[in-house]
Amino acid sequence: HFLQNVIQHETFKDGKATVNFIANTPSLFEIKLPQDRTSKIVNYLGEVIVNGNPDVKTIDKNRVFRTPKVPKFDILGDYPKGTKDLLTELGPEKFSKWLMDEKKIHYTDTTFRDAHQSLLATRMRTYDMLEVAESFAKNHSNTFSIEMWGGATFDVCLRFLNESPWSRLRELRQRIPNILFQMLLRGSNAVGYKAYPDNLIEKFIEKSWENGIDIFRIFDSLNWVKAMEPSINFVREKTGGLAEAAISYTGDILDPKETKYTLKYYTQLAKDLENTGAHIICIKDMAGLLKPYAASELVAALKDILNIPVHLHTHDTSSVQSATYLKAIEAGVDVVDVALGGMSGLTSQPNFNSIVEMMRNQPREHDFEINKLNQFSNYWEDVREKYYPFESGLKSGTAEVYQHEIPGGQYSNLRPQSEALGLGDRFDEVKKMYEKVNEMFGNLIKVTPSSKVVGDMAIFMVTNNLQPENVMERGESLSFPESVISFFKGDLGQPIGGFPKELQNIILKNTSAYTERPNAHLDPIDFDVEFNAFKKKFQKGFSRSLEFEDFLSYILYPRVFEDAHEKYKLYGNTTILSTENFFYGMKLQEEATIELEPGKSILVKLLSVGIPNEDGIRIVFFSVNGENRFVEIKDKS
Ligand code: 3PY
Ligand code: ZN
Repeated sequence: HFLQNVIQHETFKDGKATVNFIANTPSLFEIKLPQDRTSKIVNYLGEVIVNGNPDVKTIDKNRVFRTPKVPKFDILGDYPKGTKDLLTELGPEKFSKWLMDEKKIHYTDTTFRDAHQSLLATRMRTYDMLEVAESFAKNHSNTFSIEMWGGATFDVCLRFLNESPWSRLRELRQRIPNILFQMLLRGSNAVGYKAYPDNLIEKFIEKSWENGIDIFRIFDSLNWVKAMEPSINFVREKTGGLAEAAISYTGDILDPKETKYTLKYYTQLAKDLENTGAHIICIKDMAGLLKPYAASELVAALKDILNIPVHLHTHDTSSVQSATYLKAIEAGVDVVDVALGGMSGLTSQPNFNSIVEMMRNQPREHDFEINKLNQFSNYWEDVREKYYPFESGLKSGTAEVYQHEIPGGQYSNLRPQSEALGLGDRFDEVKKMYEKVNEMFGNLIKVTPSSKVVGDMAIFMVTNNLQPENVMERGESLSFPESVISFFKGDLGQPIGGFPKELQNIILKNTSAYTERPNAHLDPIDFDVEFNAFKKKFQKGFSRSLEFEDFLSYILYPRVFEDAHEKYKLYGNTTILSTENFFYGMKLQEEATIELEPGKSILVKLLSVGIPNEDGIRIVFFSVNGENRFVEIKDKS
């Protein structure tokens, strides 16, 4: 900071500094922490250049990135009308009827949420979405909905990307005013991994709607209707949006040995959800287990008994899920979830572009301009390259999924989680153990957070070289993962058929379990009191006014929010950085144009990185709009 003060001093800049300059200028010794946006962003870049982004574990220094090209669109033209306009015009009930009567197959694009959650451990930054948002909205306004929020994105935005999930929602809404926005809501667990008080779920839904969500895809990780009911009601009472209730699919309805997750089980579940007030039913095939012929049966049966539309979601982990879509479309499904080509396939959704072509010239065709759609696919293919450290490593479809049943959204996270614990070479064992744990736990519906419980237990057992029989024999002396204990206590609700009693006793030791809805145990939040306490704690030294939405982020993820808040104070808004700069810093002599706000950019060039002094401090020199600047960064290596 001293050197910075010298360089920026007028006398020094004018070349008038004499030998007494330092002695006569005490202000040079005043150390100021960076306050302005430019200093903060340069500080961030310096940190990543010296120490790397802590979220990026391996860097391939030779990798060259292509520049993604945004498909052309009419910048000055109006947005063509889309489903969002239709929902505003019709309201949820009539909208749902309209969809039922549509002959064309409709498409939900998951590129902004599930696709990257399932391929890139949810790391896609808002920056890359905003770049193409308006173009997509203007070119493909006939898309049914865009899934762009919820699931793991909320946590990851705050934890790893230094982003506010609320800003992502607002900024995208601004650029895409015409297509329905869809989120994935984990029912009583909101966008977290545990139960929250009902009045928090209510507020969260209300605020999500106000900020731009239209379709709430609500599920419960154990398919417990009682746990989904409050969320369905809140959507109906507090928003003008659509409550889409999900039946999470596991097993195989066509397996003659299946006694638990049968066709009858799913149709009854769907009917119960319709009776609870759902506007749409979703078949949520989170692991991609719904085989084509099973889809024919399930969709036909649901279309037969329901008076609301059916939306199908799957993951292409096995590589046969486009056949599942074909069968489902023939059986009358109303909407299918797809991802743009470059972000599709494997643990993600089937390929939007190819499914559109599969339906070309067929009675249920929905006309999408394929050349344009392909340009979006190319955009994402180029963007995806920049996220290479987060790829799951799966190279081809795998029939293993029918055994381990790992959800697509978990797969891309389980591998790095295993690697971080030194189990990189034992990932095969982790997958096999996941299957065994599922059996031990009584064959569960596995979707967040129940899938995390199974994953945590599998990792615990592989790490400690335990087999199921060891757990049954020596369980009393084992310290089980927190999530596993909590699950057996009933914190995520009650699994179908109940808990396996012997194992439950071993895991809970002397604590008792409950059987009511977990949220019923939680005290409501006093929003006035707690929001004020929140502002008192976090507003000081923060450059923008804290909002109620920030408070919701805090209540859902207190520690994660605190860390994100500290980072924001230090680095400011890093969402304005390109993805290369955010993850990999800058190369020597590289220049980056950074838009601080619309119409106000700075040109930053990396000039040099010094060697560490005796305290391990390196000086990183930049030129910012032609002026020299430097930051002092402690080298942590
Ligand atoms: C999530 O809850 O994040 C999921 O994607 C579940 O499938
Ligand atoms: Zn999914």
